[in-house]
Amino acid sequence: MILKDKIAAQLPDWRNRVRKLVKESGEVKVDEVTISQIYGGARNIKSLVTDISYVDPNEGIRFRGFTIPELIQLLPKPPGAEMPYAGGLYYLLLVGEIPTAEQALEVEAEWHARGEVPQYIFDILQAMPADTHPMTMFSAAVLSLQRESLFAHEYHAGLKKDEYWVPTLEDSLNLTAKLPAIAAYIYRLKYQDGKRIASDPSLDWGADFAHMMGVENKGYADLSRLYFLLHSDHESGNVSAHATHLVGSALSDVYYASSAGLNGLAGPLHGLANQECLGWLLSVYEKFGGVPSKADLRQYAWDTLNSGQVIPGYGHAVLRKTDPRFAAQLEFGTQHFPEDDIFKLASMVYDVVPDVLREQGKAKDPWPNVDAISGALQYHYGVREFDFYTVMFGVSRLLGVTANAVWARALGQPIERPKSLTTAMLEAAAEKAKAQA
Ligand code: NMX
Ligand code: MLT
Repeated sequence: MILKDKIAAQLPDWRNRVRKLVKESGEVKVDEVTISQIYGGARNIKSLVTDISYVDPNEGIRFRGFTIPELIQLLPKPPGAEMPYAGGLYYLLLVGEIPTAEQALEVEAEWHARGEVPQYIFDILQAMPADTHPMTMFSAAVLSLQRESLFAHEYHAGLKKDEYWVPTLEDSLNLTAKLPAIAAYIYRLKYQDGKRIASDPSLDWGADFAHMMGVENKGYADLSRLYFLLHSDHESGNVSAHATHLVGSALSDVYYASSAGLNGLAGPLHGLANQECLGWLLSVYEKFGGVPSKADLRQYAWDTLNSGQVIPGYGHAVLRKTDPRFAAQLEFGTQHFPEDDIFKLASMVYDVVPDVLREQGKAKDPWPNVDAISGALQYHYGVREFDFYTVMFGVSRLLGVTANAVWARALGQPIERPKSLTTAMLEAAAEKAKAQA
C-alpha cells in the first residue's frame, strides 16, 4: 500500500533525527513555565511536538508547511471540482508531500475498499434515544467500532514496538473510510426520513458524504471537500487533538483515542462553537426580522457580552489575527452566494464584532475563528440542523488526529504524564522568587 511504503521509507531518517536530537540536545531549554500558565490552562507552554501542522499566531495554520490557499491550488482535484480530494489531503498529512492525482486516488480507493460500516453500528445508533446529541451518537459509533482494531488485536498477540505504527495505519484507514457514511446516517436518522443512502463508489470521499447526506448539489460537494480540509488539523494543543494524543499515548488504539477526541470537540468552547455560532446569527436575524443595521448589530453584540456570554466564533487561544480558515470560507461564500442573507449577516458580524471585543478589552484575540462562518455556509445549502455541524468538524478532525497517531506510534512517543504541584508548593515558589528579587 502506497501510504505504508512511503512512511516506511521515511522512518529510518526520522527515527535517527529524533534519537540524535534527544541524545545530543535533550537538556536544551525551549520554554519556562509560569504560575499563571499552570493556572491558566497550560496556555502557550511549549510541550508537544507534531510535524503535521503548525499554527503561527499571526499567520494561522500551515499543513506540512503549506498555507490553505497553497493547498487549494496544489492538491489534486476531481475533474470539474473547485476543491481538492480529501484523499490527497490525507496523503499529505501522513506522508508530508503533495501527492500526484494518482496517489490521491490511491487513498480514495483504499477508503472505498474499507468503507462498509458494519450493521451493528447502525443498530446502536437506532437504539439511542431520539433526543441524543449527534456528537454523542458519532462518538459512540466510533467507540463501538473498537472491536475491529487490528492494533489492539496484534498488540495482544505480541507485536514489536517498531511495528506499532503499521496496524495503527490500518486502523486509521479503516476508521476514516467509514466516517462519511456514519456521519451522514446520523443526519438522515435524526433529521430526515431515517433511510440510509448507499455510498456511490464513483464519488470521492467528500462528494460521497454530500451524496449520502442527501444533498445533491455540486456546490455542496465542493463545500464538503473544503470543510474537511480546513478542519482536519490545528497543531497538537487544541482539546480534540490533545485528548486523542493523550489517550493514544497509553497505547489505546485509534478508536478509543478518536472517540475521546470527539468528546472534547463536543464542548462549546471548542468544536460545538460552530452550532452556537449559527444559533447566535439566527437569533440576531430573528430579533431584527432580517439583516440588521450595523448599529443594531453592535448593540446586540454588547448585550450578549453584558449578559455574561461569549460571542461564539470569535477569539482563539493561539491565533491573534483572522483565522485563515475563516477567510477561506468567507471567500467561498463571496464567490458562490454573496446575496444569501445569513452569509451577509456573518460577513457583517466580521465588520462589527472585532471592534466590540477590542473595546471590551478582555479577549486577547478579537478576530473570527473557523467556526464564525462555517454554519452560514451549511445553512445556505439547506443543512440547517445546526447541532449536526460539530459532527462534520469531527469527521474532518479525525483525519488530522489519526495521521498524528500513526506518527506518534512510528516515532515511539511515550505515555504522556505531566507533573502536578499543589497550590502550597506554588505559593512557596512565589515567596522564594519574591525573597530573591
Ligand atoms: N466573547 C466574549 N468574551 C471572550 C471571547 C468571546 N468571543 N473570547 C475570549 N473572551 C474572554 C474570555 O472568556 C476570558 O474572559 P474571563 O477573563 O472573564 O475568563 C477573556 O476574554 C480572556 O480569554 P482569552 O485568553 O482571550 O481566550 P482563551 O484562550 O481563554 O479562550 C476561546 C479561547 C476560543 C475559548 C475563547 O476565545 C472563546 O470562548 N471564544 C468563543 C467560543 C469559540 O468561538 N470557540 C471556538 C474556538 C475554535 N474552535 O473551533 O475550537
Ligand atoms: C481547532 O481547530 O482545534 C481550534 O481552532 C482550537 C484550537 O486550535 O485551540
